[in-house]
Amino acid sequence: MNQQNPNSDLKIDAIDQLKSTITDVVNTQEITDIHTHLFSPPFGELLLWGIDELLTYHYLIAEVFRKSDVSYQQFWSMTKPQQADLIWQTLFIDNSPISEACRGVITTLDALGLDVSSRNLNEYRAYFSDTSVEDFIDTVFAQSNVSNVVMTNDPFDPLEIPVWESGDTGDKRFEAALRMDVLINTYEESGYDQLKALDYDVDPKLSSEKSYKEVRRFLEIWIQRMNPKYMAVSLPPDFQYPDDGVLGRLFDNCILPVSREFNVPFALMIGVKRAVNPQLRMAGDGTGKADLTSLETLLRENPDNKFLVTLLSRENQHELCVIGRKFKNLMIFGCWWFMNNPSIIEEITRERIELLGLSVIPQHSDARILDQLIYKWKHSRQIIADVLFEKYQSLIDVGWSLTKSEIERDVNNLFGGNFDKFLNGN
Ligand code: RAT
Ligand code: ZN
Repeated sequence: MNQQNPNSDLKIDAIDQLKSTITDVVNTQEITDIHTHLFSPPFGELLLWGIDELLTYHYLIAEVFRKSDVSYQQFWSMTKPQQADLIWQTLFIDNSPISEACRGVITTLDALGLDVSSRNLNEYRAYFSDTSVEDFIDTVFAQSNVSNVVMTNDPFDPLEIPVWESGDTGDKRFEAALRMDVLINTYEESGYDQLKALDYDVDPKLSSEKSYKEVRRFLEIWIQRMNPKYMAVSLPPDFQYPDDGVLGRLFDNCILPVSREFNVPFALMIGVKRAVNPQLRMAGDGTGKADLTSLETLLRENPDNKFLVTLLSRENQHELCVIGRKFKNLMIFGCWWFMNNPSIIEEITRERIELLGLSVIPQHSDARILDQLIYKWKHSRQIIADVLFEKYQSLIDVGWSLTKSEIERDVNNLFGGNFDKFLNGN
């Protein structure tokens, strides 16, 4: 929460005052980052941070192959520091680092007080080896002004399970999201076997009331263990609903009832084509335009369920805003992955605000490496502030006046309030 200051209720009716007020409010408002791939310290090696992790982010791995002659095999046989050296040399020294993922590394190093003009990778490595992870978490949360982050938690991950079972996930700023990709997207190939191995009495086609009950039991146990903010899945562009296969049966008989009963929203991240180029491993996924008729059906037929939705195709974004106007059980969030670039964030944020006003969650970071919270939010805050300025300015131009506390209220809703109200309201 922002401290109210005595000037908060003064009317803002001049444009230069508006600019500085918005910049101030947007930069000082704490953020709840509703989708990341970060982890708290008890998760050990799952918590990524430091310069070598920053440089080997999969967004940069995809870029290095375009500019280097390294073969896939050579690259994957290198150690992480060797991969980081290659990426640094190729994308930062032999070429200027102007892609969004490259620029993010520079923004981050600069914000951490490192001299980016030195271009001295070993100097940056030394900074990180002199810092403890706990101190670094505090530095990053303070620098990015993020109050809490939602992790992405896979109940089948052998590295995660013991931490959840221990009941101690450490730093409370890291909250859970129950990710169900294995269950929903690979039930027949792997989810079924894993549930069986854990003594859930399910059948391979998930086609009996008994199996539904068992999956519900699995979900309930994990909801109790994780206390997740939401349950989530990423889906391909050809996702269909209703569906007479495993996905449809899982949705209708397991996930939607549990989501309703426990008041844990269901987050759908639609539009990813997994492994378009498997040689790139995690960097090899692509995007495709989805048919949003399925989303409309899901929202209409399940009015008592809450859905958080983000889409990976730019071509779907306008349609999604229109759907948002029709269904209050939909909360649109974030500019996901390939959408998380300045030109597209600006376009989507403007489109959303024009069609939905302040009833959206404009951004999440998707940070995989702790340090990235700094740049992802620095870059997004700037764009969100610019869009808000344009919108408030058009009101002031025709005689409307605003107070700083009204702007604080609006920004607070965008950066956390809307999420809280969506989760806690009925
Ligand atoms: O943005 C990313 O880092 C992607 O690899 C995905 O993890 C994506 O955000 C997802 O949550 O599936
Ligand atoms: Zn993600």
